Amino acid sequence: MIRAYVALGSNLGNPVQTVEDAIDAMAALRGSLLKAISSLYRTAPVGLKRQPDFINAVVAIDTRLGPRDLLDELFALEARFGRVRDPGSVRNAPRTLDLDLLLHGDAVIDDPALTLPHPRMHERAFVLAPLAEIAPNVVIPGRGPVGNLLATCAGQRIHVVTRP
Ligand code: PH2
Ligand code: MG
Ligand code: MG
Repeated sequence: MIRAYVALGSNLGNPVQTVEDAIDAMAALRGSLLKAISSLYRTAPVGLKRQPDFINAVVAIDTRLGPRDLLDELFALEARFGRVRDPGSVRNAPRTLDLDLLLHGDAVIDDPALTLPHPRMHERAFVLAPLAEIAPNVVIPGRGPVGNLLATCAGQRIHVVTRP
């Protein structure tokens, strides 16, 4: 089994309910065991600013799936939660559910379909804070320890809304 981390985000509909339901669904992911769940955080939108706050969280899973198979499962879950991937849609637009594969063991992949570690995770408090909560010693390949990276994200507005 390989330890992987997945970020969850939602800012449409009822985001707290969506993220909680998505975490339940992650517990049923094939070939995988859910090992840890962060608090839920309310976070200011990064990128496109004029959109609702997000609810974000991170989960740890142990999985027998390779990175691409796991990514396919995450896309299928997003679709089940009503996300439509429109090729013409704005990047960073509001979404019912976004599941991002952050880390898959110590895999480093630079491929048009999948980049690991997630290419922007090291500069986003909404990813690093929940990740540090469940994996305080994790080191992001090529970037460094999660705690050091989080310290560089001061000023990004996030706060805990629900503890696991
Ligand atoms: N996701 C994005 C872009 N901006 N901002 C916050 N706060 N949370 C997100 O999950 C998020 C974002 C692209 O996926
Ligand atoms: Mg994302
Ligand atoms: Mg995504």
